[in-house]
Amino acid sequence: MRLRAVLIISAALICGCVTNLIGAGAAEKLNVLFLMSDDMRPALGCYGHPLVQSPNIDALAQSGVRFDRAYCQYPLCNPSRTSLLTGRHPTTTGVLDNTIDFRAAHPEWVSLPQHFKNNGYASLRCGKIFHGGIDDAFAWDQGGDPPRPDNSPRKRPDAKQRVANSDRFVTLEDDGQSHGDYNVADRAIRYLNQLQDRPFFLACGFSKPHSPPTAPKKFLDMYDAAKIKLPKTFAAVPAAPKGFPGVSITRNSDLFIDRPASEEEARMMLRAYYASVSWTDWNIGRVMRELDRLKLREKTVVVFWGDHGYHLGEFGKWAKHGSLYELGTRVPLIVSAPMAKEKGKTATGPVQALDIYPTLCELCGIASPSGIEGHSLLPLLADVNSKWEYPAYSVAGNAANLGVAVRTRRVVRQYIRCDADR
Ligand SMILES: [Ca+2]
Repeated sequence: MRLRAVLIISAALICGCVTNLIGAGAAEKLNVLFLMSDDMRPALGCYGHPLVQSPNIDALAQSGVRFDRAYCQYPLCNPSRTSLLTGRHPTTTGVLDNTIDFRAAHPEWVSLPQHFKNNGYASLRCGKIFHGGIDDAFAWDQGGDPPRPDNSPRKRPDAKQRVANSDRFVTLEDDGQSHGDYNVADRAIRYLNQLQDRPFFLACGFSKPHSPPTAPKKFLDMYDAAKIKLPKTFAAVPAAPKGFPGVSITRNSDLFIDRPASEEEARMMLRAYYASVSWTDWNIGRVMRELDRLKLREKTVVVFWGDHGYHLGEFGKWAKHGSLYELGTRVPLIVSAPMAKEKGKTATGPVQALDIYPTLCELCGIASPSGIEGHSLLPLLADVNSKWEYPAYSVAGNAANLGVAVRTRRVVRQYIRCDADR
C-alpha cells in the first residue's frame, strides 16, 4: 500500500515536472550532449575534493543538478556501460564482464542512442561509449564501429600489455594533440557544427583517466606530489578492512598489478590521476565552449557521468575491479537541463546510472521503451528535496558468486567515512 502511494506521488510529480522543466508547449526538441569519462571517480572540485582542479565540470554542476550519491550498477566498464545504455540491471543484461556483447542474447533490446535515433534524432558517437570493441553498431548515424558478424565475446586484453601499462603514467606534449581524447573533443566540436537542422543525441566519451593516467606536462605541473596526502587506509598491497570478507578487496588488475606500491610511487600515481582528471575536464571545456558559441546551450540537455568508481590506494587497492565499496561504485553524475528550476543544487538521495535512460527520454518528450528498469530523475531536477525512495543496487562478481550492494538514504554516515577524499 505504501509503495503504491509512493508511485502515485511520483507520477504526479513527474507530470508536473515536464511542464515546469522544459516549458509548456515547447515546440522544439531538446538535444542531448552526453559526456562520459572512463574510470573517473568523483575526485572533482564540485564534489569537494581539496586539490583537484576541474573548473569546467564544476561550471556544469552550477548549471544543473549534481547527484552526490550516484552509483554505477557494476564496477567495471562493459557491465556498467551496458546497464546504463540498455536501462537494465546487470543481472538482467547478463553482462558481468568485459567480453560479453548484450546483443548476442538480446537483439530486440533498444539501446539509448538507438532509441533517440529511432525517434528522429541524429545519433552520433565520438570516443568510448559502449565498451571498446563492443559497439552497438545500429545505434549510430555517424561514428559507430562497423557491425560485427556474430556478436561473439570480445577477446580479453593481452595480459602482458596490461602489466606493461601498469605502474606508469604518460606525459603528453603541448595540449595533448597526439592523444585520442583530444581528437574526441575535436570530433564532438565538428559534429556540433554540422547539427544545425535536426535534434541530436551526441555521445562524447573520453578514455581518461583510465590507466595509464595520461596528461600534458602542464597539467602534471598543477599538482605537487609532496603535498598529496595518502588515504588513511593506504596499504602497499590489497587487503580487506577488518571485519570484511577477503573477497571484498580483489587483486589489482590495472595499476600495481601483483606488486606492492611504495608511498612515494602512490603519491606520484595520485598526482598523475589528478592531472589526467584535469586534462579530461579541459577537453570537456572545449566541447562546452563550442556548445555555447553555437548558442545551443538553451536547447541541449547536458549529462556528465563517470562509468564507475576507483580506488587510489585505499585498502591497498587500485582501480575498480570487484569493489562494491563506495570507492568502487560511487560515480560523478551531473544533469544540466535547460529551463530546469534547480541550478547549482545537489541531490543527496541514492540514484542509479540506469536512471539516466528514462530521464533523458522524459526530458526530450520520448516515451521509454518497455523493459527499462530505472526511474526518471525529473522529480529531483525539479526539486532536489523531492521524495525519492528508490534504493541503488550494484553488483560484482559472476553468476555463480555475485556480491550485491544496496544503498538507501539511511547509509549516509557510512559512506562519508569510507570516502578518503573528504
Ligand atoms: Ca571504466
